[in-house]
Amino acid sequence: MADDSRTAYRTCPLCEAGCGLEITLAPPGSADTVQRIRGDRDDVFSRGFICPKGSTLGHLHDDPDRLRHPVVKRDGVFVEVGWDEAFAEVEARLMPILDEHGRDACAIYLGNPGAHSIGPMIYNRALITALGTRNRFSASTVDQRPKEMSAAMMFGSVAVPVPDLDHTDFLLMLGANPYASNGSLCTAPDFPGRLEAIQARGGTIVVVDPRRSETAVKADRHLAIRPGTDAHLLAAIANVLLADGLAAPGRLAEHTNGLDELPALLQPYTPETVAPVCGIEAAAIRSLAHDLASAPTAAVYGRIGTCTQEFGTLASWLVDVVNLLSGNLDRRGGAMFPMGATGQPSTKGTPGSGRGTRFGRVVSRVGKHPESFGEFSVAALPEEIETPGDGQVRALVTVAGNPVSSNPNANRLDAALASLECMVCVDPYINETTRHADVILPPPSALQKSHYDLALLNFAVHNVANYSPAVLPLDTDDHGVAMNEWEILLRLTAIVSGMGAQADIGPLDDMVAASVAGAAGDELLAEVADRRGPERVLDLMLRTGPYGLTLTELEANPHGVDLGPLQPDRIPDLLRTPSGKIEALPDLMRDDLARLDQSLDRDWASSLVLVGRRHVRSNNSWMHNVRVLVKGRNRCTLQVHPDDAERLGLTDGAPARVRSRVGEVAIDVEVTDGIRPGVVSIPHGFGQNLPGVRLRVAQEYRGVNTNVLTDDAFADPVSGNIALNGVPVTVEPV
Ligand SMILES: Nc1nc2c(c(=O)[nH]1)N[C@H]1C(S)=C(S)[C@@H](COP(=O)(O)OP(=O)(O)OC[C@H]3O[C@@H](n4cnc5c(=O)[nH]c(N)nc54)[C@H](O)[C@@H]3O)O[C@H]1N2
Ligand SMILES: Nc1nc2c(c(=O)[nH]1)N[C@H]1C(S)=C(S)[C@@H](COP(=O)(O)OP(=O)(O)OC[C@H]3O[C@@H](n4cnc5c(=O)[nH]c(N)nc54)[C@H](O)[C@@H]3O)O[C@H]1N2
Ligand code: SF4
Ligand SMILES: [Mo]
Repeated sequence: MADDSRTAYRTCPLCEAGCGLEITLAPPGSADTVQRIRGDRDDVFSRGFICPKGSTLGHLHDDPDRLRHPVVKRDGVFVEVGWDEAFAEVEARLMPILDEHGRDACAIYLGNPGAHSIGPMIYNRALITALGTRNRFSASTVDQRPKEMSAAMMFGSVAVPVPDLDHTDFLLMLGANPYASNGSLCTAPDFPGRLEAIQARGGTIVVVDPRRSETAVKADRHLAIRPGTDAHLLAAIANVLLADGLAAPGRLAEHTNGLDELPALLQPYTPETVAPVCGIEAAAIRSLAHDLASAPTAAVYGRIGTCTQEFGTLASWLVDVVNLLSGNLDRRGGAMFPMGATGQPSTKGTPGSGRGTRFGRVVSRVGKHPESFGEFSVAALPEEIETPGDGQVRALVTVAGNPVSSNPNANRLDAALASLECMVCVDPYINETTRHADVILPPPSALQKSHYDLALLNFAVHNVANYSPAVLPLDTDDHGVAMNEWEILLRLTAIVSGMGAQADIGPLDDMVAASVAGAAGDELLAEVADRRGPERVLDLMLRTGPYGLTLTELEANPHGVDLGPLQPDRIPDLLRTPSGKIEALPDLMRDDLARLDQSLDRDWASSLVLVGRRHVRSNNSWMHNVRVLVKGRNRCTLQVHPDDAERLGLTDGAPARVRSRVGEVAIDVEVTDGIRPGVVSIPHGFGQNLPGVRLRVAQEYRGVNTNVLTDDAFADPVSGNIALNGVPVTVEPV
C-alpha cells in the first residue's frame, strides 16, 4: 500500500449495530478512493467486528448509479440540473399546490436510512413543522411502532428495555434473527459473538421463530411457532408465572400499577389452550416459563416477527410484562434501559413522572386511522392519494424512503404515486419509488457525511458515544459542489415556509439550534458558536445530555467513548407516566385482549401464511446494486416445507405463483425443512426490475417484491403497524 495512503475511522451507518470501521484511503488523485475497509479493532463497542455490508461503503460511494447532482423530470425523463435550478423547480411545482389546496395536500414519508443519518435525524423535524401537514408517514408503521407504543404506555416515553446480552444467563428471543440482521432495537455490534458468549458462560438461548433461522440453528432450543401467535405464547408464559406462584417483580412491585388485574385477564391463556394456536406443545411452554423464572437472570427480547404482525402491540407489551413478572426488568442480566449521551426522551423532563404519551388525537381523513407519535399508518397513504375531496394528498416528499418496496400492497401504492401532481425525493437513487419523482435531491454518500447515531445509541446494550467526521469531501462537478443532506433539508424547509428557493438557510439553522438549546439558551449557544449544522446541534445535545460530554471530546476519541455498562435501578426516575408508576396494564392493552381472546377460537391451521426473512448480505431494498453483495445464488426464493411442496405440487427450483388478497407474484421455489409446515417465506426488498429504475446491478436480479402480496388492510389495529408476517396466501406451480 502506498505510503501516503491515510486511515480514517467511521461508524458504519448501514444497520443498527453501528460497527466501527477502519478505512484505508488512497492518496488524493488515485483511481480507487477507498482501498480497504475492515473492522476497527480499537472501537470501544464493536472491537473489530464487521459484516459483509460494512466493507462496501466504498462500493456505495463509487456506484455509478448513485446520483451526484439533482435530477428533474422533464417530458417524462430525468435531466441532470444544478442545485439552484432543482430548488427553483421544487418551488415552482410544489408551492402552487400548497397555496391552492392547503398544507394537507402534501404528505411526507420518512424512511429507514434517515434514522441512521444525522442530517435527517435533526432537520426532518424542521421540514415537517414548516410543511404543516397532518399527512405524515414513516417506515415506523412497517417496523417498530408496536414496541414504541408499548414502551410509551408502560413507561411514559419511548424508553425501550433491551436485553442485557453481556450479562444475562437466559435469553428468550422471539421473531429476531440477529445472525442475519445484526439486531434491532438492541444495538449490539457482533450480536452473534455476544450470543455465543452467553452459551460459553453456561447460559441458555431459546429462539421462537417459524423458520429454523441462522439464529435458531445456534440456539439451545428452537420453538417453531405459528406466525402471529407470539402474544398467545407470551400470555401463557405470564399466566404460568402468575398461576404457579413464580411471579416475582421484586422491588418494582411498589412502582407498578395494574399487576393485580393481570391474573384474571391472563387466566384463559393456559399452555394447553394456546398450544394448538401457537403450534407448540403445552409442556414446552410450561417448562419455558419455569426456566425463565429459575434462571439467575433472564431477558425476553422480541423484534420484527413480534411487531410486524396482527397482534404486534400485545406481543410487544407482553414481552415486558414477562420481563417484569419474572423479576428481570431493570436489573443486571435482565431487560435494561440504555442511557445515550444525547439524552433520549426518558432522560428529559422531571425524573419520576410526566405527561405520558397520548395516541389517536387525530384520525386520517379517509380510513380514520388513528395517529401515533404524530404519524398515520402507511396503510392510509395510498387511500389519501386516491380519494378525491378536501384534503386529498396531491404531492409527496420522501426522505430516505422506498415505500413502493417497503410498504404493503405495493402495486396499489405504485399506481397512487404515479397519479401525484408533484413528488420530491431526498434520495441517492432512482428506484421503485423515486422514479415517480419530479425532482430528486441526492444526499452525499455515507463517506461524505459526518455521523453520530442519535437514534440507535439509545438502544445500545452498553453505553457508548461515537462520532465520526466526514471521511471524503463532497463531490464537485460541472454543477458545482454537492450539498450536505442537512442543507438540502433546510432549503426544502425554506421553500415550504414561503421564504423562497434562494433563501439563506443560516437563520433557519440558528432556530433549530436555539430550540435544542432550550431554556439554557444563550450561554450554551455561545459555547458552541463556532459550529454550524448538525455538529452544533449534536454538541448542544451532548452538553445537555446525562454525561455532559462535548463534541470536542468525541472528536478526540475516534474509536468512541465508553460510558460503561447499562445501569440497573433506573426505575422510578426513568418513568414519565402521569402516575409515576409502570403501567403494567395500559387501557389499550386491556381492551385489545378481547381481540386476542376471540382469536383463540379461530381455525388457525387452515390457511397457508407468508412470512419474511433477511439475509446478512442485503439491507432492505437499497443495497442490491452492490455486486459483491448480490453475486452468487438467487436469495429471493419462496421457502416451502417439503410436506407443503408435495401437497401443492411444487418442485425445488421451479417457479410458483403466490397469491394474496391484493396481488400475486411468480417466484422460484426453495424446498426446505427449515420452515414450519403451513408457512412460506419470501425476503423483502427485491424487485428492482421496474421501468424507469436506474439500479443496473439490482435490475439484473430475478427477485420479486414480496410487498405486492402484503396487505394494507391487514394490520395490528392498535398501532396501525402492518402485519407483514402471517399473510394468508395460496401457492401453485406456474
Ligand atoms: N415484507 C416486508 N416488508 C418490510 C419489512 C419486512 O421485514 N418485510 N421490513 C420493514 C422495515 S423493518 C423497514 S425499516 C422498512 C424500510 O422501509 P424504507 O425506509 O421505506 O425502505 P428502504 O428499503 O430502507 O429504502 C431506503 C431508501 O433510502 C435511500 N437512502 C439510502 N441511504 C440514504 C441516505 O443516506 N439519505 C437519504 N436521503 N436516502 C438514503 C435509498 O436509496 C432508498 O430509497 O421496510 C419494511 N418493509
Ligand atoms: N442484513 C440485513 N440486516 C438488517 C436489515 C436487512 O434488511 N438486512 N434490516 C435492518 C432493519 S430495518 C431491521 S428493522 C432489522 C430487523 O432485525 P430482526 O428483527 O432480527 O429481523 P429479521 O432478520 O427479519 O428476523 C425476523 C424473524 O422473525 C421471524 N418471524 C416471522 N413471523 C414471525 C412471527 O409471527 N413470530 C415469530 N416469533 N417470528 C416470526 C422470521 O422468520 C425471521 O427469522 O434488521 C436490520 N438489519
Ligand atoms: S453489522 Fe451493520 S453496522 Fe456492522 S458492519 Fe454490518 S452493516 Fe455495518
Ligand atoms: Mo426496520
